[in-house]
Amino acid sequence: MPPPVWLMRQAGRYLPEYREIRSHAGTFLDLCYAPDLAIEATLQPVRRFSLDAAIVFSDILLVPHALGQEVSFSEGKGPKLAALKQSGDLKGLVLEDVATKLRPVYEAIKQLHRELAPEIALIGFAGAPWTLAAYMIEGKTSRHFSKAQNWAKAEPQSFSKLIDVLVEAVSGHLIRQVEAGADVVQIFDSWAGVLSPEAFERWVVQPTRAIVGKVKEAVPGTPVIGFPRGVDVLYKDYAEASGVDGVSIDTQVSPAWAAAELQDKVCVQGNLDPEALVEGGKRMRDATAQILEALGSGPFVFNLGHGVVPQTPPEHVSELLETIRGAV
Ligand code: 1CP
Repeated sequence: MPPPVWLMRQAGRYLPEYREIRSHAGTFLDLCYAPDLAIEATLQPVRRFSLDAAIVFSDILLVPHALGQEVSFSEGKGPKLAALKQSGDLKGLVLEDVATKLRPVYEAIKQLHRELAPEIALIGFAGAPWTLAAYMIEGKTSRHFSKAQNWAKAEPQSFSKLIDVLVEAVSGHLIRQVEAGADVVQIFDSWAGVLSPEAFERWVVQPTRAIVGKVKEAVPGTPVIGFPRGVDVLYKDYAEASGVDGVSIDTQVSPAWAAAELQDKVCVQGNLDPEALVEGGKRMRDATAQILEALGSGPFVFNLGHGVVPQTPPEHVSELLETIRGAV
């Protein structure tokens, strides 16, 4: 049996039909908050390719936005936030508003749950507290997120308060997505890899464990996938200690290592290089075969090691699916 397959960022700019709705939607946030458009963006890749899962079209930065932080997305430059500069700024974050502000996401999920064929899994998601805190303090993307790292080091007590607020906001958001009809949730910790092992344990593993506990208490049996991108051998600690059921591995993890060290603890998801999908052909087929060879006999979901990039030719996604399903 071929493994189930979906792709991180399977919706988005590489699809002409996405660029079409994006051009009429107003801002990127307008698109995320309009259930009809978010539903359409979610379904576009599922209609075009025979994927095994749909991931609701949204963004991790909706949670900081719903907490009351100013967030905007500018063309080509990525996100911009009104950066938190000192502990006093945390007072501006209002947990009580999050559920109401994010209602359009739950509305989209409810309708997607009704519309999707039952064999297609519907995935909800959120950013992990560390990655959200990193954007909230830095105010934009960054290589090392040093402002956030420095805050965590210099003032662990106030940083911990921010993480606690985010644990509450993120677990509530995930629980409401499952209640609305999501079958699985994924927690994106895209910047986990910049932290030291000690900081990783405190700001990634512990908060994730708290979130997983809350989700499973509220909706028992919900599968949770974690993606602590870039953490190398610490993936093993994460698989052992965070409580997640599945771990998404990035392109730097060798599939053979993941099979030996992770697959007896969790379902592994990954990890084709998005650049191999851009190139297609032999490079893509060989890399896919290698991943299937190493991971295909254990609990496994085929995915990329990071999101689909805008330069990806859509035909290569079809070719990838044929390769995966023809190989087994
Ligand atoms: O211009 C556009 O149309 C906006 C581009 C875009 C898209 C398509 C952004 C801005 N977000 C999204 C959608 C999105 N973001 C999804 C949709 C569902 C799908 O996968 O199809 C998901 C799951 C995300 C998650 C997300 N947003 C992450 C985690 C995954 C990752 O890429 O590491 C992160 C870090 C973000 C922040 C963000 N939002 C958008 C951009 C360009 C970024 C990254 C900024 C950076 O480089 O730091």
